[in-house]
Amino acid sequence: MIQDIDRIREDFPILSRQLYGRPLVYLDNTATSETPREVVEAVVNGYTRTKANVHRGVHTLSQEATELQEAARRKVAEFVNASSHEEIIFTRGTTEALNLVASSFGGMVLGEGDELILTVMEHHANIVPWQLLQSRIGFKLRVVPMLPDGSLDLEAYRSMFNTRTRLVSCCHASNVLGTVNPVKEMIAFAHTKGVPVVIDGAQAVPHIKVDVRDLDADFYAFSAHKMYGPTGVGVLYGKRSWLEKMPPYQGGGEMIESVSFEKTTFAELPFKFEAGTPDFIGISALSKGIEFMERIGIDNIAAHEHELLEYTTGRLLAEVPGIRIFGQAPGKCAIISFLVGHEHHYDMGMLLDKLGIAVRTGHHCAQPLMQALGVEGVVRASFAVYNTREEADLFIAALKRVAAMLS
Ligand code: C6P
Repeated sequence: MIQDIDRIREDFPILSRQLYGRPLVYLDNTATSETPREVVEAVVNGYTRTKANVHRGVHTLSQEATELQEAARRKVAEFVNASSHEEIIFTRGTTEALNLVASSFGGMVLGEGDELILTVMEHHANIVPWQLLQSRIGFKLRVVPMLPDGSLDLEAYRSMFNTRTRLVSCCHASNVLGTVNPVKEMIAFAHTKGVPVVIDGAQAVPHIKVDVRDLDADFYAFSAHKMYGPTGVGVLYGKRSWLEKMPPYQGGGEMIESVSFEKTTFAELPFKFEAGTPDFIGISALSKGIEFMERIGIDNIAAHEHELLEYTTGRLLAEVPGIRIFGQAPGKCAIISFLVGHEHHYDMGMLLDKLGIAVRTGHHCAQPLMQALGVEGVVRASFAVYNTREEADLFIAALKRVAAMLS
């Protein structure tokens, strides 16, 4: 368990901000986590000491910047237990990682009349890239429904496979329900049918130990800014055997071996998929975010967040009349999406903000899930390692006050 939460909080200068004369209670961690000092310092060092373009210069600064970026790649590979750092592609975020897979891999394995399985709880980042491809190719989307507690209907999932199934793409954890999908079993089942699986890990990597080899995931995508890292950086893990066969996603500098007007050949992995100058300073700072998580221990982070989830959920259900919590699957992540009576999610979010509580409201980029839940939007409170029980108390007290004001 986490011993000294005050020490952890001191690492996050933003947490000592006051809003409207009250202490900030930041419960929008699912949208983005806050950033510890060591990550911010890595960014500052990048700009003040080592800024030079990577893989492009013989001079010292360029070599230092390159080494920082490639050390980050090795760090990420080790963090998710990839076989090789060459299976780690840096992107701008989960969104770009999923667009890369859809465009390059999807374009390779999906044909007209084929089928792709998604789930009802996908973020738009794992729906729209496939639809863009669908409009060019004409395959079918099959959507796995959920059970009343917000778990995935695994029987329905298994029954969706047929001779036209070519691919599954599924979130590891839902950004609305908090549901953690049994992706290891889902992948194992898909593989018995010869079907590869893409995992959107944006909401899992900050909270769960992820081992891509143990999961046997074909692709696994996540974002640095949700895991105490900088903005603008994401990761796509892909099995080497697939990455080698896939065509490049974007063309430009660094992804080539040789270029002429007659013929261009492409660079080796991972550079084939990294066209243009990457956010090398952000990438090197991601290393520090991972070190922060490793120092505390992912199991300790998960246990702490789970304790806050149980405590807050119990009190909300007992003390807030008319509250409905969306997603109660066993083992869910520390995300509480809710509505109170007929109050509008937006009004609740605005009033909570005036009391210093930062939560997200709306459809959370999961409109198909909102339709399945029969709502337009929800209020969402989500926890990270630096949140405390006192903050949960402040949130509950504020919500009771807001609910009373609105009714
Ligand atoms: N969800 C949320 O408030 P990017 O924006 O590329 O870093 O991540 C996209 C993304 C993909 N998949 C899942 C499951 C996600 O939760 C997100 C981002 C944020 O829920 C912002 S919409």
